[in-house]
Amino acid sequence: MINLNIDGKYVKVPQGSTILDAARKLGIDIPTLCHLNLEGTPMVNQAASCRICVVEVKGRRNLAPACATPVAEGMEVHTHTIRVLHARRMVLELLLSDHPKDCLGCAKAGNCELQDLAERFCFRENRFEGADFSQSHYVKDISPALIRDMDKCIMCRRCETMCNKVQTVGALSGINRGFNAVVAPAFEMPLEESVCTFCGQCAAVCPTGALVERDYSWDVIEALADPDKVVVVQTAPAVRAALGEEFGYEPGTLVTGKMAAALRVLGFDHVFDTDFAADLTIMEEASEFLDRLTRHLQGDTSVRLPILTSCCPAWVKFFEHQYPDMLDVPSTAKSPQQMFGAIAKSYFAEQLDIPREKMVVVSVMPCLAKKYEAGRDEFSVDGNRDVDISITTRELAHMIRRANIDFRALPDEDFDRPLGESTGAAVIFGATGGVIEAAVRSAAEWATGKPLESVDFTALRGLEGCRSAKVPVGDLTLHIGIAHGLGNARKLLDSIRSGEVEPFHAIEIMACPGGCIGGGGQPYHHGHMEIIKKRMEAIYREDAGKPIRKSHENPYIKKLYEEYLGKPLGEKSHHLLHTHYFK
Ligand code: HC1
Ligand code: SF4
Repeated sequence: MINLNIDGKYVKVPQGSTILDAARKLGIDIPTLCHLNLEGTPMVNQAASCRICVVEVKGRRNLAPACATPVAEGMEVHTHTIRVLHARRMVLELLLSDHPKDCLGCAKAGNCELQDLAERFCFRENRFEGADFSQSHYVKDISPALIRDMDKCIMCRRCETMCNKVQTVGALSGINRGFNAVVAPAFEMPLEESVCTFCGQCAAVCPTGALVERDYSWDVIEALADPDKVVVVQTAPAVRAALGEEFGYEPGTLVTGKMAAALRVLGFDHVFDTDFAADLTIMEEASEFLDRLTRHLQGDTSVRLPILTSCCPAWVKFFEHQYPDMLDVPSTAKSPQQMFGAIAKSYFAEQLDIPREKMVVVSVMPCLAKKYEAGRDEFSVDGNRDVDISITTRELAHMIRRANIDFRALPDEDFDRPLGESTGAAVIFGATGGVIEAAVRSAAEWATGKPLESVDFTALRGLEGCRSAKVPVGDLTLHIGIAHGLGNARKLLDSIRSGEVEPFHAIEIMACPGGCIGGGGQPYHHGHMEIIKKRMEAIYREDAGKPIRKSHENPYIKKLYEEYLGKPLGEKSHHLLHTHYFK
C-alpha cells in the first residue's frame, strides 16, 4: 500500500493507483472530462488529453494530470491551488474556444459533461477567439441510428477506446490536427458505410453532443396525431429497469406499470410489450436449438453447433462483417423487436381488420442498433416496414416530459392483450445471460418432458465479460457460453474457431456491457457500473415476481400458435419469424 497526502488529508491506496483514485477515496471530487473507467471492462480511458484534472504535486515542476499520474510513497498533492485553478480555467477556455455555442439546441444539453464543467467553473467569457464554425468543413454524419457532429468533438478519445478496445470494432480513430482534429471512420467515410455496428456505446460515453442517437420522437408524435393511423407500441425488457432514472428514481427502480400508463396518456392505441415477442423468440430459438442438438447427437455432420443467439442487431452486424464464414451458426430466429412487428402487422392487423399500411408500429428500445435493424430491407413487406419507428429510452423520457405528464404521479397500469402478456423468461432478456437462461428453461422441459424443479439457472447470471457454465438437462450436460461486449464476443468466437475450447452447445452474445440494460439508448450512466448492476437486479426481481416464468407457458403465445402460426419452425413461423444473414 502507498501512503500519500492530498489537500492535508492522509490516505492509503494500493500501488498502481492514480492520484485521481486516491482523491476519490477521500471524497475529493477532482474534475475529469476525457477520463472514464467502466469497471470490469477494458473501458479505461486514460488519454490524459483534456488536462482538466491537473493537480500540484510538491517537488514537481509541472502540474500533473491526476487521472494518469501514479501515486508514490509520501507524495503531497494539492488539488485547488491558485496555479491549478488558473490552469483548469485555461484548459476550459481552450476547449470551449473550439466548441460551438449552440447548447440550447444540442441533443446533449442537460447531460453534457463539458457544459457541466463550464457551469462548475463559472465560465462567463473566453480570452480566446477560437475556431470559426461558420467555416467548418465538417458536415453532420447522419446514419439511421447515430449522428456524428464533429464540430462538437473535444478529442477526449473515449469513443475510440470504446469502439476499438472494448468492442474491437475498429470503426473510429483520431485524424487531422489543430481545430480540425476529430475522431472519425477511416477516410472520413460515413458511419453507415463503415464497419460500425451501431451498438451506440461510443454515444453512451461521449461527454458532449459529438455522438448522439438519431432522434425519431417527432415521427412518433406525428403518427400519434394522424387520425388515419392505428399506432401500436412495444417496449423492450430493459427499458422498464432504467426509464425511472430519467424521472429521479434510484437506479434499479422498476417502472413497468407507470411506463404503460404514460404510453396510454401519450395516445398509443395499443400498449404492448416486446416481452411477448421475447417469449415467441424462445419458442422458435429453443426449438431450433433442440432440433440442431438432436440431429448433432444422431451424427448429422451437416448441423453446426454451438447455436448463437441472434436478437442483438449490433452483434448480428458484427458477425456479418467480421465472421462471414460463420453465418450459418447463429439462430435464424428474428429478434423479438422484429418478431413483434411481423406479428403485429399480420395476426393483430387481421384481428383489427385493417391493412398493414394503416398500422404504425413503434418500438421503445434501450438500443441504437434497433433503429438500424428496423430499417433492414428483409424486415419489410412491399416497402412497408414491420417496425416503423424505433426510439430509445431517453427519447421516450423526452416525449413524456414534452407531453406535461407527471410520471411519478401516474398509476401502475398493465399492458394490453394479446401482445402485452409475457413471462419472467422474457423479462430477463434484458440482462446478459438472460436470453440463454430463458431458452434453457423451455428447452430443458421439452427435452426431458418433466417440469423443472427450479427455473433459476443462476450459473448463467453475472457480469463477467466472457463466461461459461455446464447445465445438466436429463442425461445430457449442456455447455453454455455467454459474452457481453463485442470484444468478449470476439474472444469467444476466436477460441471456437481455433478449437482451443471444449465445444459449446449454445452461446449468447449481447453487444453492450451488461446486455441491453447497458444499451446505448439508456439514460446516461456516466461510467458508473453500479447503475448497470442495479438495473440487472431489477430485471431478476421482475422475473421472480411473475406468475409464469417459462415462455412456453404464456397463454397468449399458445393461443397465437393454435390460432395462427401452427407450430414452432412450421411453415408460417418460418416465413414470419425467421431471417437470414448477409456477407
Ligand atoms: Fe434487448 Fe431484445 S433483449 S435485444 O437486449 O432480444 O434492445 O431490452 O428488446 O428485440 O426482447 C434490446 C432489451 C430487446 C429484442 C428483447
Ligand atoms: Fe464503434 Fe459502436 Fe460507435 Fe459504431 S456505434 S462507432 S461500432 S462504438
